[in-house]
Amino acid sequence: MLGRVTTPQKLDERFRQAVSAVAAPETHRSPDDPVRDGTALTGAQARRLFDTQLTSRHLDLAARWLRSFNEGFYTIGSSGHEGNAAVAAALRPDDPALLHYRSAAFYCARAASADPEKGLVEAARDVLRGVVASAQEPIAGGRHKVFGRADLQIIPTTSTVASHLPRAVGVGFAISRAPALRGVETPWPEDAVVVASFGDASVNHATATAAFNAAGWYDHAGVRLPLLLVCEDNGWGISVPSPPGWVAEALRSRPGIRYAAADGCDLAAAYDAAVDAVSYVREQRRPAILHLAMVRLMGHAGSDAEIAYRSSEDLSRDLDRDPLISTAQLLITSGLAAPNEVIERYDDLGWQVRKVAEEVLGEPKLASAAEVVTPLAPRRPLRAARWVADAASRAAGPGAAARTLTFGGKLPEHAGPLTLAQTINAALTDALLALPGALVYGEDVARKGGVYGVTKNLRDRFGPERVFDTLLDETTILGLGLGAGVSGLLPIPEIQYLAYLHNAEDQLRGEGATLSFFSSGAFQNPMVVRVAGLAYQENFGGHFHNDNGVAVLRDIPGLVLAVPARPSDAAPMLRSCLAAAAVDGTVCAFLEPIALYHMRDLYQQGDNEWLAPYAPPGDWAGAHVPIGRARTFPIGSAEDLTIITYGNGLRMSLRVAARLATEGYGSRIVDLRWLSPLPTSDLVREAAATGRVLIVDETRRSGGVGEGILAALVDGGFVGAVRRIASADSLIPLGPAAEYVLISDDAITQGAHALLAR
Ligand SMILES: Cc1ncc(C[n+]2csc(CCOP(=O)(O)OP(=O)(O)O)c2C)c(N)n1
Repeated sequence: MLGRVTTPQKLDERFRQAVSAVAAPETHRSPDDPVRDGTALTGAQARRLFDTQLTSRHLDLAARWLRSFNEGFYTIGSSGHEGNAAVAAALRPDDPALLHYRSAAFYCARAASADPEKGLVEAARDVLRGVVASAQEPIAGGRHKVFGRADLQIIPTTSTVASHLPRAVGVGFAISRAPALRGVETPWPEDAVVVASFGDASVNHATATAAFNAAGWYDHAGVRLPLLLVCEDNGWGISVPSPPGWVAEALRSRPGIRYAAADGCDLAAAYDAAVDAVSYVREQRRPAILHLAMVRLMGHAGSDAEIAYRSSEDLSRDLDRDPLISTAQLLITSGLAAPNEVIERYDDLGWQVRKVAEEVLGEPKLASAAEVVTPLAPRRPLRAARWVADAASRAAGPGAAARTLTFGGKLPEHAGPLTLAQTINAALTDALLALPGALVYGEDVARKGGVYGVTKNLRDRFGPERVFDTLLDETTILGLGLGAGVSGLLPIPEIQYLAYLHNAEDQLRGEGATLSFFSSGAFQNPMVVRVAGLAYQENFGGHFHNDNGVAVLRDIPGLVLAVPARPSDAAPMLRSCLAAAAVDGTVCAFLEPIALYHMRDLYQQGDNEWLAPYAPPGDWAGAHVPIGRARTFPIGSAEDLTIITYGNGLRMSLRVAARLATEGYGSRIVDLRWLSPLPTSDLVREAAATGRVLIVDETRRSGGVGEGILAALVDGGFVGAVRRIASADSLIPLGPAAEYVLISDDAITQGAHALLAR
């Protein structure tokens, strides 16, 4: 009878006892023959995979050992899941993989197949470096314990269960779409299969259901996604059991996705099922789910006292299904190894893993904040500027004829002053011309050309392969971008309204922003997400079409948040975002103020002062603007008051400033343009120039941009007078009542007078 908790010692003892007790061989098979009747797995393969399974087990034991004297920081293990080695064996080493945190044997098997001599020990070293947070860990550099390595095509995943699945769909989409994009290279071969593994409780997650749905939707629509989804089902999500039969039921019923199940504790059965699933996906280019029954040994993590929620009989049943014992039986009963040889191999690999653990525990850790943050937001503005210049010279030189043709003979720079929407449309056209890997997509962007016409004609100009409508799911829209970005494309997705970003926001936060951080920049997801947002749509909307909350975006480390207000800035800012994405892998949110899309006038009706001529890519001076640099509009003497604002606030502030000028006050209006990172040096300098600052912030008083501006002023040593006009801590109501909660020309005027009276 098993004790009340499965400890490493008990697992070890049980393995030794069980292996010693295996009966003599039934047959003596050759290593080249199937390891048992009816399987494609040969004896030699089984022996190799057994090594990876043993290594995976010893990694768990070593992690617990390291933890026991505070040198290890991660004990979520893979014991009981070692059958996932069979999935690695069924795939090719150049198939991209996004792994469950229990897929250590997969990781080891892939490393071993890439380098049969040293791969296994090196994989052990990688994993243990992760466990001890060594700065020499090859992917996250000590920032997290993840499975990832660029040369093994393993894209690191995060702890947020299932959040990698929309990206996996995106990688499948990119593999499928890349051949249609001339001049684009992806890191994956044309016939690659992308694999993503996950646990059984994760099947219920909204992100997982989004991914299953998107894969099925694309299949139904005739788009071929080479995607293999592997559910490693141990029956538990920490302490919550999956109801018997539920996972099979839920996975089997996904339209468009082929389902197969196998015993993941039986290496040969898992291998056969994996080979079958992989060949279906590779040949048919269609998605499949492989559902592997597994067990969870030694609890959810090192600190998990399973006995609080599992009976000892239940724990014992899992131990009886230990996949290591099962593979040992396979090898012994086929005559490929004697019990003592199996135990010797187990001990031999155990010693090798323990030796590596001792070697890595003394390695240096990340030693400063600077080291930690280095991969988060690499900014190389000079390279970005050069990138824009290269694109510009192509547009002006060899690409000039094609450009004229694409614009239907009417170049936007010759079309007279344009609105914000027209400018963004022209800039997107130039982006699609310059970047063969650029994709513009989202809900209603293609056929309709966007709810506000911003993407009008783009599909006609570039075809449905590059400009396309998606299903109605923001998680999928962003996931496609993450997958396309990591595959070498440059996605420009659209989120139809800011309010609808929120239910998918983790794709930017937990996936987008972390990839570079957890891979030390080895993997990046360049992306420019266009988001239509902010308030002041006359006679339209209510909250969901006038959302003014951007705090979630400003809070994501490394993410660039751009808000173009004036048409003259929109094209250069979009080019800066695209350049940062292409050069530094930056995730950019390009927040377009809806109320300004079709705005023509600034001071009075018919003045057309808000319009601007289009700065074409070849116009170097106006081609791009550096990220994090503001723009100042001096009015009158510009000496009495500084107004710091952005978006709709810019237009209101300019109007107020014009009236103040008639009263004899000069002001300088600072358009931040970038809400993250804030242009701190510009705003502090402009504040100091007058000593009086009015912050005009259309986001909410609590958690809004104004708080960041105030903090920047304080941090920058500003000692003058400051007032803040901000929207109320409210959602936006329908109709004229919106005026009560939003800032207005009047409120700005009052704030300015109060400051000027000091
Ligand atoms: C989105 C999210 N919610 C909660 C958690 C906390 N959590 C970590 S693992 C886990 C259980 C996952 O179970 P399952 O998918 O079955 O994988 P298993 O650990 O059993 O292999 C939970 C709830 C998380 N990591 N991510």
